[in-house]
Amino acid sequence: VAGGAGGAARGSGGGIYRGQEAVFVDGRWRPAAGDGTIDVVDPATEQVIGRVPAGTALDVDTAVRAARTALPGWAATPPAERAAVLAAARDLLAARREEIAATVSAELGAPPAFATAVHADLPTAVMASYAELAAAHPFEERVGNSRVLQEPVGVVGAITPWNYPLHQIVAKVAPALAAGCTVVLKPAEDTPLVAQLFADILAAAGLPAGVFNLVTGLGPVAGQALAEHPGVDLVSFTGSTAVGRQIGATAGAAVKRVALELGGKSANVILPGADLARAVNVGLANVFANSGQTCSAWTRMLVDAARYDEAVAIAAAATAKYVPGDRLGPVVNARQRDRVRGYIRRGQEEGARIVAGGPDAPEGMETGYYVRPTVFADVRPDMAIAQEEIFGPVVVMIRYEDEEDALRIANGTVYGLAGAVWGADEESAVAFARRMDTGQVDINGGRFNPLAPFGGYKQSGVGRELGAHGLAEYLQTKSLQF
Ligand code: TXE
Repeated sequence: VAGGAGGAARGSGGGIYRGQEAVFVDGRWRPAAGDGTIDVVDPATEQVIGRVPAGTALDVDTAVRAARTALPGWAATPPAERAAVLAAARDLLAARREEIAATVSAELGAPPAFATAVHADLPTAVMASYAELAAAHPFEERVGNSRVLQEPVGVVGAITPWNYPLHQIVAKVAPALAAGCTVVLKPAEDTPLVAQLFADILAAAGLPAGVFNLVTGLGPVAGQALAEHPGVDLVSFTGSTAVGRQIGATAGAAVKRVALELGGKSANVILPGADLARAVNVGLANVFANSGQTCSAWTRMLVDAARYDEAVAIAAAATAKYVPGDRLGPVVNARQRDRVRGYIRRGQEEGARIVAGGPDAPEGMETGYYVRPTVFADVRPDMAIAQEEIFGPVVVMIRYEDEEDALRIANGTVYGLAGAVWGADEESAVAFARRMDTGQVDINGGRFNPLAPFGGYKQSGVGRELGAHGLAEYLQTKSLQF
C-alpha cells in the first residue's frame, strides 16, 4: 500500500524509522516537486539520522487537490466504516510501539521510558478514543421538527509542532478522519520521521488514497502555503503564539475555520492545606517531563508565604534527581537550547534567585542540546521568566499572601492553557479552579483523560482538542426543517 519512491531503510538502526525522501500524496510515496531536503538531527548526539524533502507550495497544492478529490467519498463513508479504519490504525500504532518510541527518542531526544509511555502510548490512546467516538457519535439528531446533520468541514490543513510529535498529529488527524474530513499534514521540521511512519500506518489501516496526505517542509514555505491555500477549509495549528496569530489572521481574512493551540504559562497553585511535598514533587515532574517542552506545563509554582521557604528547599533537593542525559533529555535543537539558557540568564538579571540548575551546560555534557533543570525562587509575577513561555526545564516559584493574591497571580498572564490546584480537600481545590481563567486544571494530582477537552483560554488558543469537543471542531451543522 505504501510503496513507491523514496524507499525506507526502516529497522536498520535500532528500530528507528529512517524516513523517506518523498512526500505521501494520494496514497503513495512520491518524489517532491523540488530537490530541497531537511536533515533530521538527534538532539542527544547532534548526528544526522534521516533526511526528508523540504516540500514547497507545489507539493502542498498537489496534496490539497488529492484531499479535495478524496473528500466526497470519505465524507459519504458510513461512520462505522470510518471507525473501523481508525481501530485498525490504533492496532498498528500499538503493534509498532517500540519503533515509534525509538523514532521519537531519536528525533526529539526523549528518554526511552518516556518515549514509550507517553510519545507512543498517548497517541495510541487518542486514536482508540476516536475509533470509539466515530462509531458512537450522533451525526444526525432530531430537534423538534428539524433534523440536524453534522457534516465534515472539508479539507483540513494540519500544522504540528515537534514537542509531542505523534500525539500532536493524532490529536488533529484522528478526529478529522472520524468526522469525515480529509487531511493534508505539515509536521514540524525537527520531527518528521514519526509523521512518515504514521502515514504508513494509515495506509496499512486501509485508509483510501488521498484521505490523508503528508508534506514535510519548512514552516514559512510549506506551512504557510498550506495555511493560505484556498482549497483548505479548516486550518488546525499547534505551535508558537507568533505563528498562530499570523495563521489566525490569514484564516480570518479568508473566512475559514481555524483551530489554534498555542503557548502556555500554567500555574501550579499549592493552597495552604495541601500536601506540600507531593505538590512540589509532582509539580517539578510535570515541568521536567519532556525537558519542559510541554505547552501545558505548570511552569509557575505558587506557594503561600508561610510555607514558601520549605517548598523552595524541597524543590531544590528534588531537582538534583533530574540528571541531564539520564532522566532528563536534551531540548529539541540548538536554537531552543540557546533560547532557554537566555531566559535563565534573564531571570538572574531580573533579580530572581537560582536554587537549582543555571544557564551553563550541564557538567560533562559537551555534546547534545542539554539544559540544566533550573528552579528560580524569589520570582515576582511581573518578571519575564514569570510571564513568557520558556519551553525548557525551568520552574519559577512565586510567593503569595492569601487566596485572592494567588488567584490574581494565577490569572495574571496572557495565557490560559492548563494548571493545577492542590488543596486540603477536593472541594476547596475545585472552588479555586472554577475561578481560574484556563482550559484544563488538575485537582490534587489528576490523571490524563483522552476524552477530556484540551485547549486554551485567552491567548493560549482557539478551539479544543480531544474527545467529543475535539471532534466537533471538524464538523459543521446543517438543519433540515419538516
Ligand atoms: O514553533 P513554530 P517553534 C512555542 C514554544 C517554543 C516556540 C518556538 O514557546 O519555544 O513556540 O517554537 C510551522 N506558517 N511552541 O519555532 O515555528 C512549523 O514548521 C505556517 C509551543 O518550533 O510555531 C511547525 O510545523 N506554519 C507549542 C509549527 O509551525 C509555520 C509547540 C510550529 O512551529 C510557519 C511548539 C508559518 N509562517 C512551540 N512558521 C505548543 N503550543 O505546544 C512555522 N510554522
